[in-house]
Amino acid sequence: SKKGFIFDLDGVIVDTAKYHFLAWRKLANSLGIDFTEVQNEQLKGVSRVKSLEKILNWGNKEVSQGEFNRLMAEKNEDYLSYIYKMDASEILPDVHRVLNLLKEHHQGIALGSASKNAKLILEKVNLLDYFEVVVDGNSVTKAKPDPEVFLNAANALEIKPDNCIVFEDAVAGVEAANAAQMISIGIGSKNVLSHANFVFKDFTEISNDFILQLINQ
Ligand code: B16
Ligand code: MG
Repeated sequence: SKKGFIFDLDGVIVDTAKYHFLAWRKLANSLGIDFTEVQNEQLKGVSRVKSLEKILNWGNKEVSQGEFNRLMAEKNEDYLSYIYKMDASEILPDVHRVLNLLKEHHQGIALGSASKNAKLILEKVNLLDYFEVVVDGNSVTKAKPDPEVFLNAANALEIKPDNCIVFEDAVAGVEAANAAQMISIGIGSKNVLSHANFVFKDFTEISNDFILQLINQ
């Protein structure tokens, strides 16, 4: 039967977290705030606004609304300088295989990301054509763990939430998928993503048989 397969972007399809890290670190350091890889972990799946709020909090800094917006724009401009250089070689291992399998079996394929740059990134890595639906940070009002992003994707695919499967690398994303009554598949560590229905290190661990079982159940 036709199921809806909803993919998160950063950490699932590509590793843009490393570019977020470079851009946030540059911004934080320019404000005299330290920024480490450990802190970057806490920004995964988190919106741009929430990310800057956290960084300013870590540095005990308060800024005006105007300055806040200027800082977000500055970070994004720097982030985009990395995104413009991306190509298909940055697609994570076996993502193509799974997308091709889903296409062959005429499944619904959607993106469910917090990023406002999601469409640009999919274009840069040449994957946009696979996606029937893209729900991203431009259309969503409530961030993960709220299920809105995934419910909107299911709605646009015209597939009931309980017939949808979500691939997520962030704890908040797994919680959002669970709250949407969808099957949650964690991409990453079993310890971190303990609330997911299934967890795989990456797509190389997900067999075609496993995907076919999801389609046929
Ligand atoms: P942008 P995802 C998320 O992507 C990132 O994990 C998170 O670090 C970032 O702050 C957020 O997108 C917003 O991104 O600044 O491009 O709008 O994992 O939801 O695909
Ligand atoms: Mg993610």
